[in-house]
Amino acid sequence: MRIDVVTIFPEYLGPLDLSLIGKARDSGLLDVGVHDLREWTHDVHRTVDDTPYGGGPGMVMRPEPWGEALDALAPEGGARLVVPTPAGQVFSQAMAHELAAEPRLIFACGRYEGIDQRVLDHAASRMPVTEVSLGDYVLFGGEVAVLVMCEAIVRLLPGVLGNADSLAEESHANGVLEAPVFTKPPEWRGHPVPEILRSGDHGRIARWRRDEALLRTAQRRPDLLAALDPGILDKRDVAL
Ligand code: 6GU
Repeated sequence: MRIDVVTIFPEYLGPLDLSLIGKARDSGLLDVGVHDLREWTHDVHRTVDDTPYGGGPGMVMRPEPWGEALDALAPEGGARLVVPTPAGQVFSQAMAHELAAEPRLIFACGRYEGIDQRVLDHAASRMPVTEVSLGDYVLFGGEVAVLVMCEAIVRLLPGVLGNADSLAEESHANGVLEAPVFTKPPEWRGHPVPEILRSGDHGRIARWRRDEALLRTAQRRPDLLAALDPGILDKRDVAL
């Protein structure tokens, strides 16, 4: 997969060099380019913003540098443009899977009050455009949202995670939260590990984990439980 990020703060994307994303890049599973939007300005002040038409607070990103950036990065389309914005569709594990299936992603990081709408409208004539929000709160700009989305996407790329089982079992993969986890020592500060996990009875352990997962989901995220396909539940499930 190839990911390009356009931003006025390229240093913000530094963490893409680190850890498992950095390793995916080193092993050739992922190719990343981070670009300074100001490379596509032509005035001495390298201006990227201006006052909003119609008035109002703040500044809006001018379309010209964005248009040139997208022309340079995707001259014939061939990529999906992802625009982080609190006005977008809410990001989810399902969306991470969809985006992980794309050969090329371009992230356009807006700052200030956002990017002139015509940039997105024009880009949409050449490539799919998806506006994505992380949730119901407001960040300064899209950069941190891109880090979040890249981490969710890259770990789904085949070969990035050592153990494919960990993908299938984790929170949100199957619509429920994961059961709590424990490691050694067997007792710590007066808190024992649940006895069943040390029993060696793999059938009972699987049953316990499923019950804990459903109970947790019922307590913490009743919205997820309500959205579950009842077909995946069985008679022995505790939660319902
Ligand atoms: Cl994706 N961008 C910005 N600027 N703010 C946000 C967001 C994204 N998601 C939630 N708040």
